[in-house]
Amino acid sequence: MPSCCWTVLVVCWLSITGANSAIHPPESVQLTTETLLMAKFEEMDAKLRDQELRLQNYANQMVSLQEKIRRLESILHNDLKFRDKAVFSPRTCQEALDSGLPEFSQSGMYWIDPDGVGIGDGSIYVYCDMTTGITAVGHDSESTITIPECPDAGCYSRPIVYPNSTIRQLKALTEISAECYQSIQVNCVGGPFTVAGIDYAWWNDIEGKQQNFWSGSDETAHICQCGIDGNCILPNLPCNCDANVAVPLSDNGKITLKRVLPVTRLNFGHTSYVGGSHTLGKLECVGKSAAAVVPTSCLDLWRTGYLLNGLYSIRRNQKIAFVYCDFSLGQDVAQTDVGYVDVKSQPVQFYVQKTANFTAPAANAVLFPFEMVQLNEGGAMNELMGVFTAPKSGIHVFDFAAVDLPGGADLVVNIYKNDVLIASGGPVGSANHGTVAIPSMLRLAVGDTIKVTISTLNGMLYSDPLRPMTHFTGFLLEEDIFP
Ligand SMILES: *[C@@H]1O[C@H](CO)[C@@H](O)[C@H](O)[C@H]1NC(C)=O
Ligand SMILES: *[C@@H]1O[C@H](CO)[C@@H](O)[C@H](O)[C@H]1NC(C)=O
Ligand SMILES: [Ca+2]
Repeated sequence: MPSCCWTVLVVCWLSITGANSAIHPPESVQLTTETLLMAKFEEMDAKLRDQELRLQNYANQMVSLQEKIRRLESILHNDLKFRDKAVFSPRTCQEALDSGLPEFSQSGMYWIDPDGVGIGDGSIYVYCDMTTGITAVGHDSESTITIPECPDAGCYSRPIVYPNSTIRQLKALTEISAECYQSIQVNCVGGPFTVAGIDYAWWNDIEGKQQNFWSGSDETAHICQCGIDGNCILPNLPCNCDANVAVPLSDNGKITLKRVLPVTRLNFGHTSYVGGSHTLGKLECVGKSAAAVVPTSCLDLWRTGYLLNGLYSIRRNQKIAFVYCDFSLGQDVAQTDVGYVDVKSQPVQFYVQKTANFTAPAANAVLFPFEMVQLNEGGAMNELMGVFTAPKSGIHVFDFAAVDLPGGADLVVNIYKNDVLIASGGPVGSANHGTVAIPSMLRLAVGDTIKVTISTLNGMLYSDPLRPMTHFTGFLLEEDIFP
């Protein structure tokens, strides 16, 4: 006991004896004083022990604060290191590994930010296996945990807590990874998962939804790995534990449906014999989500790492659409459609003319050649043969216009796609300088051909070099960029 406390005691004793001696007789004074003194002493002693306890608490708090400061310093240090390197904060361990940066060469605990730096939730603390790129998110129930005896469905229920992560970040992680899985082993003596159509055991997924598949990825099934492999202890049952017999059995599996992972709660019941135990692995994710090579949504863009709000081009069916993406909410990305991007992989447009009179040498004769080529970008029009061959698939526009020359048979002009008649036109009767005009718009596949024919033998078209009067134009209006 420190000397200062003794001083306090002596002072107390003096004040007590001094006050009492004036009023009471000496014998009783002696007794009372002693009793009082003892009481006082015990009171002081208790206070002292209380103080010591408080001091110890403060010391503990100090240690924990020091630990927190140390952690914060290391985060800050990492942060500054990233800043030096023009900010690289990986979203997954795979990204960290792929970066090739020396600070990510060793397997260990790392801070990653699956929903994106500067948006959504703060970084989470995970184990990175830097040989495989696996991100492993730990929880509070990784060791083997005993399931007590209890009769009812779900009478034992344990929440699974991922202390260094958030639900949002876990969702983002599974969203951007190629594969995620979580392994589970259940030892049982009796303790069926499902018996006679009643679910006694189940797990809850990331949305809190009840799930009864203990392996694989079939959300609709109640099944264990032995059920998938067809080697359960009773061949007609999907799980060993479902045998519901008083002998130790076990089921283990690997849940691979990443959309519903991770497990957020385990529930067991009907564990009437001696209970059992469960062992749940970390949530493990690997690879990068197979977002299409060409993104089809803002979400795809987000998956591949886009975080800046703005206008983006994405694939929509055969075309390219223009959208506004707002990534402020991470995976809950907002997409606003703006329209389609008019883009062609090559120019396809022509304008050819005949500058000579033409008399059809046969019924349905192809009109050729076109002596004058005003334009033939892309070279799809063979002016000598009079045949257009589509180099790209998509919607094409054609227009044919000419003037009838009297003296021949009735003029009927046709447009043929491949060898199928698409459109016809021509002046009625053997008109003098009657006009024919056939506008058309057609969806063509690569290699489809378009040509103009004259139906009637001796049908005649009028033209001359100074005043060309037979015109054939065409162009690709909308290309199927993704055939
Ligand atoms: C959470 O992070 C702490 C360090 O901050 C670590 O000691 C602990 O093991 C982590 N817990 C899990 C479940 O990963
Ligand atoms: C086309 O035919 C018309 C009418 O017969 C004739 O006047 C004209 O000279 C011809 N043109 C050519 C280029 O032969
Ligand atoms: Ca974030």
